[in-house]
Amino acid sequence: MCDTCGCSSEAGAVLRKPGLNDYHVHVSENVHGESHLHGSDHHHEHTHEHHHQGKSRTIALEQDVLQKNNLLAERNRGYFEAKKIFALNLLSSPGSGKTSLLEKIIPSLQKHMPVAVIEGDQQTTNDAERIQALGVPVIQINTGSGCHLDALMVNSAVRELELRDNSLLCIENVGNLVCPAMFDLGEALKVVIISVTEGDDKPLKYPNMFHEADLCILNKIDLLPYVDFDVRKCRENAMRVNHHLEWFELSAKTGEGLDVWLEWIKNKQKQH
Ligand SMILES: Nc1nc2c(ncn2[C@@H]2O[C@H](COP(=O)(O)OP(=O)(O)OP(=O)(O)O)[C@@H](O)[C@H]2O)c(=O)[nH]1
Ligand SMILES: [Mg+2]
Repeated sequence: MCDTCGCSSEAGAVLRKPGLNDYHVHVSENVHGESHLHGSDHHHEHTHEHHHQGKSRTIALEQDVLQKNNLLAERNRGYFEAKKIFALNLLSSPGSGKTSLLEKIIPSLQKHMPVAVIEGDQQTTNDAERIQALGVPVIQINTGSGCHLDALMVNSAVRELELRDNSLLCIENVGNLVCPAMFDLGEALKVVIISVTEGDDKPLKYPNMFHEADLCILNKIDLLPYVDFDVRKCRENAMRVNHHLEWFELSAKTGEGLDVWLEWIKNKQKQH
């Protein structure tokens, strides 16, 4: 877990529905098990004892946070399995095309299964508004300073969404190739998306993400003539990190390759 970006020391995520006032707030636990925001200057007005014993203490706290998250993720997973909900966790750096891809696939998928979406961003309901325009249930989670979704946030959002049995739940994580890889949300599968403008070395630079993922989508292949991006090398790099990784190349803009992904989702949902 990143201990410098603030993701583990923020407090508060806001659930929002486009067009409505914020109606539900919950506070994330931080590594101290507290539920309030710590200042970055490390002065605390409260009086509890702090332990500053270096790396071993940090690792212990990280394990604690992740263990709590994993327990809640298993509860989410149990709920999804009981209702036969197929949940996908979509992960990428900012702007790789997560929402664009959802906009493309949801109209086709809706003909086969009920679809709902959880959107994760630090601020704005922009993505939720784009999804709402498709007529599917959607909740926006704003994480504030947090750079990932966690199982508690998803649990809260799921309660508001009233998901239908046998449905597909797409969870668009906060754009970030680092911390979201560590937080199990209870999903069935993780899909990492990279685009051809990001560089073909990304799987090597951010191996945890590619190691955790079940499928890698290379998006924006319509831009390949204009960028220096070696598709074969990128795929090889991804496979070096995770040789079980499935791999699709497509363009949300032109629709090229989307059929293959749609079939993958339908098949995985049936098998689930
Ligand atoms: N040329 C091209 N542009 C694309 C493609 N997919 C997405 N874009 C563009 O890339 C930009 C970012 O797309 P989004 O779908 O918002 O990306 P995102 O991953 O949801 O972004 P965040 O939620 O901010 O992390 C937009 O300007 C899209 O129009 C594609 O396949 N080809
Ligand atoms: Mg988005």
